[in-house]
Amino acid sequence: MTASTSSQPETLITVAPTGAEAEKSAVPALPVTLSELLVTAKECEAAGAAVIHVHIRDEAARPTLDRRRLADTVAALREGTDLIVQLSTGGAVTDSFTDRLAVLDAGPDACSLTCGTVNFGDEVFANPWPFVKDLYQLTQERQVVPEFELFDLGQVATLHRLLGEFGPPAGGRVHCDLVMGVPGGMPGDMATLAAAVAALPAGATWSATGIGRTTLPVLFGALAAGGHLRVGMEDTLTFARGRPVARNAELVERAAELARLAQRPPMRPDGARAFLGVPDRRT
Ligand code: KMH
Ligand code: ZN
Repeated sequence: MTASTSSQPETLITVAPTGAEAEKSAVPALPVTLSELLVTAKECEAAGAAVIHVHIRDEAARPTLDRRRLADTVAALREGTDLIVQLSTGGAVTDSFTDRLAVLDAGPDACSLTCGTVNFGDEVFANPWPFVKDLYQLTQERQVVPEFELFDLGQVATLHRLLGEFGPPAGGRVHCDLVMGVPGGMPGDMATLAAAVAALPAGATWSATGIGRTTLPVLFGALAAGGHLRVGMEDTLTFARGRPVARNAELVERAAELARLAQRPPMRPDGARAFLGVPDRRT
């Protein structure tokens, strides 16, 4: 079997509510405090999300990888929701490799793991091989389930190398997220989606997210091709032409509705834990 073009019966929906790029002053609806994040997480869980991809902000709403704040965030999300807590190890383009590795000290269920360097608008999102392999081995040691973030096809080759040299991930499932439409990464079109899916390791599962105006085409394409979905204000700030996103939950509601229409209703968090092999750290 090559990577999953065969449909899964349910759709795993991940919400990425905040990101590291948008500014609170320009986007008041962006959840940046812990209480805003918790409210968002609860609404998104009720709307059909099973995983939350988390970036945090400091008291001035700037992106941070502060260890105490990360640990408090994991604890609060675990206490207040059943969502799988996936911390970003990508952080902001300015974060050091040391701080990005230390994200795992917060004890998340899961983490993102980007498989290579990519131009990121006017910036560079740096993920050289030595960092990628150190982070991967740390996820194996700590049993934190990685989600392989793939911004271009070269990164798929790096994923094959990673698995070939270091073996399967914590949890046992190779689950990827195709991040499409970043200026500098792969475009969010159907030909590229099909090529990326065809290149994935045999048996891998995948979700996709389209940045900005690629959001809807990538969402429809992923559902049609049997993939899973990531949505949220990290990836798009516009709900429809000329209409800003009011709440992350409306993006999840739309994704869940389309998943139901596709006869692949949203996977609930416990189902997602079993699907991804996420150990239950809730007490
Ligand atoms: N903020 C981007 C530079 C991730 O979360 O792992 C990287 C990013 C990927 O968002
Ligand atoms: Zn992210």
